Amino acid sequence: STKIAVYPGSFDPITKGHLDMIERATKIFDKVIVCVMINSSKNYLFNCEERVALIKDCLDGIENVEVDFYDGLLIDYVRMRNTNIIVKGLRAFLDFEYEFQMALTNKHLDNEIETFFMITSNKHSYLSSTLVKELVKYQGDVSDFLPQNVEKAIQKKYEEGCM
Ligand code: COD
Repeated sequence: STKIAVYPGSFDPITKGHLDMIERATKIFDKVIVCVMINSSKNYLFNCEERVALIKDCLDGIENVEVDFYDGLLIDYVRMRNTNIIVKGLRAFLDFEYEFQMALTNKHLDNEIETFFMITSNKHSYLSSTLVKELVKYQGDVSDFLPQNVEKAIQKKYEEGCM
C-alpha cells in the first residue's frame, strides 16, 4: 500500500534544515505532505499563505511532495489524509522532550498514529527558524541557512519594519 507521511510544522519560515528533512523523507515514503500548522505557543512573522507559498517555491521539482495547511489538531489532519504516519525532525538536544511529549499525546489521542523521527544532518543540527529571525533582525548573514527565495522574503519583512 502507498505510504503517505505528514510532515507538520510552523515553517516560519522554512529553512535548509526543514528542506533536508523533506528531501530525505521523500526517498523513504511514497508521498510526503508538508503541512503548515499552528503552534499556539508561537507568534508568526509570515502568515499561513506566505509560509505555504515559500515552501511550494522551494519544493518545485520534487514529484512526491504536496504542500497544505490546516488549522486544527494534527491527528485530525493525518486521519483526513487517510494515513497514520507523522514524520518529524530531531535536532541535537533541544527537540527531544517537546517532540516526545507531542508524539505520546498524539498516540494517546489515536493509538494508530505512528511518529517517525529523522535525525538532522550535522550541518543543520543547530539551525532554527527562531535563530534565523534573530539574525535577520540584526542584519546578520543568513544565506547558509535559507534558500534564496526565503532569504529575499525575510529581508523584505525586515525592510517593511515587521521585525
Ligand atoms: N533539522 C532537522 N529538523 C528540524 C530542523 C533542523 N535544523 N529545524 C526544525 N526541524 C524539525 C522540527 O523538529 C519539527 O519536527 C519540524 O522540523 C517543524 O519545526 P517547526 O519549528 O517549524 O514547527 P513546530 O515545532 O512549531 O511545529 C509544531 C506543530 C505545529 C506541528 C504542533 O504545534 C502541532 O501539531 N500543532 C497542531 C495542533 C495540535 O495537534 N496540537 C497538539 C500536538 S500534541
